[in-house]
Amino acid sequence: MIIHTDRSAHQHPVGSEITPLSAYRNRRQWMLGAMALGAAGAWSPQRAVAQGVDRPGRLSPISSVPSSVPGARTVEKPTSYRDATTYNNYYEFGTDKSDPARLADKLKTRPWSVSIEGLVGKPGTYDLERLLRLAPMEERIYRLRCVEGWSMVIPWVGYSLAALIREVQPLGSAKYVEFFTLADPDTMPGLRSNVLQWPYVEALRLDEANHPLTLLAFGMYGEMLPNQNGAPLRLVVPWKYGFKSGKSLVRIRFTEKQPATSWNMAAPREYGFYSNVNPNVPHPRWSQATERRIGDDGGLLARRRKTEMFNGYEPQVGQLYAGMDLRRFY
Ligand SMILES: Nc1nc2c(c(=O)[nH]1)N[C@H]1C(S)=C(S)[C@@H](COP(=O)(O)O)O[C@H]1N2
Ligand SMILES: [Mo]
Repeated sequence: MIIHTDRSAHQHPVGSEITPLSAYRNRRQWMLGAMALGAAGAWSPQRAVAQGVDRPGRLSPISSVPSSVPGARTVEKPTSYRDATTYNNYYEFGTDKSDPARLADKLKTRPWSVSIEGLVGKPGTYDLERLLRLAPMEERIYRLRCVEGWSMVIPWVGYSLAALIREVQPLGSAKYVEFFTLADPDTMPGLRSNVLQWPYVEALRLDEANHPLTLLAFGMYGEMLPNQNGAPLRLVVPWKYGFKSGKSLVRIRFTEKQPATSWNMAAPREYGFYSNVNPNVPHPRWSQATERRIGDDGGLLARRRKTEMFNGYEPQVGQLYAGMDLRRFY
C-alpha cells in the first residue's frame, strides 16, 4: 500500500460540492434515457479514459428504489463514473490502480453462485439469479474510504446483507460471517503475486453483518457492477476501511470463532479485524486524520478532508462498539 505524507490543512466539504439527490437522480434518468435510445454506444472504461467520456451504459441497467435505511443516502456529490471504474483496488488483477479496469474484462461472471456454509439452517449453493430476486433492490449513496487515505462517493444498488442472512437461518452458535472472494488463476494475473494469500478473505461479527447499512451490492450508478468493482456481487461496509468490502463473492461461511482475514494475516500490525474508520488511530506508517476525495483537483496542494469517526456513520453504527476500546480493537 502507498505511503502518504501529505500534511496539508484539514478542511470540511464546502456547500457547492453537495448535490441534491434530486439533481443526481435527474442526471441519472437522463443517462438511462440516453442508453435506451442507444446513444451511449459501446461504452467501456478503457474508451472512456481515451475519450474523456464519463457515462455508464455498457452494462445492464438494474432498477432500484431510493433506500429508506437511515444514513444510506449521503447528499455529497457522487464520484464520477469514470473515476469510480478506473481507480480501483482489486489485487487479483494487479496492485496498480489502473490494473483492474484494464484486466478485469476477463472475469467470467455468468454462471455464478455463492456457496453458503457453516453454522446455518439452510446451507447450499445459491445461484446469482436467486440472489438477485431475494429482496428489493435499493440505491444507496455511500462514502467509501480506503485505508490508503482516499475516498469516493458511490451510488450502489443492492439490498441489506441481513436479508440473505435471514434467508439462510444462522444457528444460535454463529457469531461471525466469513466472506471468500473468487480466486481464478486463469483470469486473474494478480494471483501470481504473493502480496496476499488467496482467496481474499474478510469477515464481520454477525451483528455487524446484520446491520442494515451493510450492503450486498449488485450494481452501481444504476447498472450491474462493472467487473473491476466486484461483479457480480460484493459487500459494501461503509463505516469500515474499503478492504473489508470483498469483491466477487463466491462463498459465505458462518462460524463461532473469529476468522482469520487476508489483510490481517499479511500485515497484522497494520490491519486489524475490526478496521473501523477511526481518524484517531494512525496506520503505523501514516496518519488517518485526513483523506483525499478522488476527483478533487489533484496536484501537490490537493485539499484533504478531515476523516470522520466511522466514516461519518457513527450515529448509525456507534452502538455496535459500545464499551470496546477501539484503539485495541483496530
Ligand atoms: N476480492 C477483492 N476485494 C477487494 C479488494 C481486493 O483487492 N480484492 N480490495 C479492497 C479494497 S483495499 C478497497 S479500497 C475496495 C475498493 O473498491 P472499489 O475499487 O470498488 O472502489 O475493494 C476492496 N475489496
Ligand atoms: Mo483499500
